[in-house]
Amino acid sequence: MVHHESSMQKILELKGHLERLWERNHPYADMMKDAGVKPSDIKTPKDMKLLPFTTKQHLQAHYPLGWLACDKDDLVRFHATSGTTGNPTVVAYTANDIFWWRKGMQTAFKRATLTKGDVLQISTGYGLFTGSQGFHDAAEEMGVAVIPASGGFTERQFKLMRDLGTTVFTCTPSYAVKLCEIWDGFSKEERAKYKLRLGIFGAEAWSESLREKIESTFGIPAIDSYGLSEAMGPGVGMECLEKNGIHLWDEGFIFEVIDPETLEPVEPGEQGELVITSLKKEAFPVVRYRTRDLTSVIPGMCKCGDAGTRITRLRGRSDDMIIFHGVNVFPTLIERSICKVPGITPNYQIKVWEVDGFQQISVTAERAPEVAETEIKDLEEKGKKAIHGALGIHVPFHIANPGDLPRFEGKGKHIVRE
Ligand code: DLL
Repeated sequence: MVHHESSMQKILELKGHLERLWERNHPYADMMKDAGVKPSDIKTPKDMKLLPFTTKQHLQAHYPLGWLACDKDDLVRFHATSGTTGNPTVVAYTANDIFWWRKGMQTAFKRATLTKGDVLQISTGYGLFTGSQGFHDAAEEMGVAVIPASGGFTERQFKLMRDLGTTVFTCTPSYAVKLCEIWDGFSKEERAKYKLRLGIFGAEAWSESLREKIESTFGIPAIDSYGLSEAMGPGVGMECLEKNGIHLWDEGFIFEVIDPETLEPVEPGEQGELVITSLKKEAFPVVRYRTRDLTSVIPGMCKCGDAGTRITRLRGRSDDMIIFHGVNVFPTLIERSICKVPGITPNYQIKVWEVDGFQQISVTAERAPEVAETEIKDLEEKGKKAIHGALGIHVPFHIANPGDLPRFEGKGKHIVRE
């Protein structure tokens, strides 16, 4: 994944980190003891395999601050993930953690060509979500002018973009769908008043077809940004303008991709679950954290000249995978196939229910406003065919009327379980 010398240096860094956890009787030190491994056993990258995995359940079991690896007085910030059930996952930062987060995020921004003179509109929700503040701090320090627009108030988003000369905007891909709808209604003269040059989208999985849709609507490149609160927030990875996969922040983490069944590392190019070990974090370190995000390492150097770790765009979380007629179905796969059909919009919903322990699904997507009602049957056939072409299975597919399905300001909820 990374060449040997830098791997060895990272292992030394990790060892120091584990020693600190060991001395503090951190819950992870207990997990190491249970696994019969001590910090001194970790001598080469191969020894990583000895270390137990950390899961979201481990972090939740120590809610709110049992996972802390520093004095509480050294904390300067909290964030949290919403958590659909039970306790949210609280993450905490020391001043050093914030420093390194900014550094990671700035590495990502440089790949994305952000620079002084840019105006960055942050159209994700401010609050406990790591996304907005993470982008904000790093951009501001680089001399980029930040508009902390937050999510929603869509008409105001465009007013700010136009009047303040936004060059780059960031939001979730789901919210970008809504922004596309508004932009579609603008005249040529209106569009000419904007200075947009780049869109950065992340915090959830999105398909290549949606990328094409956003790019063709706004006439700008749309790139993917990856991160998770448990690792720090955004800045874990970012595409460069070659759009050849996500460049990961190697300085801050050790990345592995494992087979989620056997838990063994997979070869570069093979699909598996991304596992992250933090090297810089003081307050909330994670060792071999199982992200549940499915990806693969891309071998070789990117066209941009960067030889660091690069992964394929995430097709989705293993938690969101539906098994239908024996086929693994991810919302992004559905999105990719239906978005390709002219007249079908990226506003879609997947209903999931169970019959005799087997998952069943049906997909509904909105037709574009210009599609006549008489064309609905034909469009349903085309949608079905597109899904069959991509997945090899027949999925019930229905067309909804424009505006019938929910729009999202943050992460989309495309799966509805009945
Ligand atoms: O979503 C951090 C973030 C904010 C990333 C803004 C990028 C931009 P969480 O709310 O903790 O953190 O959610 C993390 O979201 O494990 C993935 O499952 C998913 N995710 C994040 N980025 C992407 C992406 C932020 N680019 C979880 N592609 C992660 C696919 C993503 N999934």
